[in-house]
Amino acid sequence: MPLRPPAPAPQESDRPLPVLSAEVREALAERRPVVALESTIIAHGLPRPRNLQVAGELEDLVREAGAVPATVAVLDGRAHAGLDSGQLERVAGDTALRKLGHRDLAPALALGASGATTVSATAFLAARAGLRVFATGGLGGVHREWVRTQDESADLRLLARTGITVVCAGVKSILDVPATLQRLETLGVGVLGYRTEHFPGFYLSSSGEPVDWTVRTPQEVAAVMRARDALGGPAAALVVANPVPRADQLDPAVHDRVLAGGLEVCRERGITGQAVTPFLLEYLTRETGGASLEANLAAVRGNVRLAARIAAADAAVAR
Ligand code: PSU
Ligand code: MN
Repeated sequence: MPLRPPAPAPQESDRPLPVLSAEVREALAERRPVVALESTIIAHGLPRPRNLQVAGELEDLVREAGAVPATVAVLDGRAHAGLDSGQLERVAGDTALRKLGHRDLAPALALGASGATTVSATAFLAARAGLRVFATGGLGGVHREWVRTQDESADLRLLARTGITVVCAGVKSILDVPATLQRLETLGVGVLGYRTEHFPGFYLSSSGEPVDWTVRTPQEVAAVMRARDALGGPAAALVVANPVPRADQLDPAVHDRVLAGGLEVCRERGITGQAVTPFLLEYLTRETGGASLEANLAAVRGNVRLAARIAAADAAVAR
């Protein structure tokens, strides 16, 4: 029996995945620095309408540091890296936008859906486009109620398989931080403390947990990226853990008290799965009178600036 010939592979050129903005395409072709930015933080992690202002501000910070921003999202079944101002407005303003992890990409593309991308989906699409550096607020990880819920963010497994550098303020402090660090070790994801011997605590400058490696400059991060590339082997992400400045952190006592209340409400109302992280971020913002939001924003701004400097240092060696 003759075998049925395989379907022809779709031409990259007629349907690039993700679709690149002209600015991102040109920068990549000329090996200029580009920084990927995620959109879930905009659509589901920050209150409207401040989120639109923040989305623009983060892109400006990347540009001021001499790099090109590539915000990633899925709109009407097409994945994008690099959004125009209308698309960014849609990500910030459309309340029907879904939250897409890596596993949601295929259904979203096939069914023409629109959604913001989490760390897992953003890292995947950014790496596919050839981007090497990505900035976010805090990674997802192992939730505190893991024994009961088995809730571990898909961010971790995806990062274990994707050769990208993620700049973050650690993992969200709503999580079980020691368990998440253990998972990162098991999964082979490298963790560098940026000018710190301690893993940051997202809203807090330190989670109290030690890190094995400390780097002091963007050039050192770029050197680690080169060494990882030269080693070869299975792809895995490098996490650059950049603490929020101490002056901008949330008061640790307020953090612990309000977070305990938020976790209690989650239990009472049975909030689970994808809803947990947005719920807790919003709860903390409300119950701290906006102080947690300011700490979150300070962390994200610092990460975006550092990511741009790392992308520039990496591009300088690549030339
Ligand atoms: N960083 C922030 N705010 C956020 C997130 C990160 O400062 O909202 C998002 C990221 O998109 C991350 C997601 O991937 O939270 C984790 O969600 P979950 O725990 O459902 O995997
Ligand atoms: Mn989760």
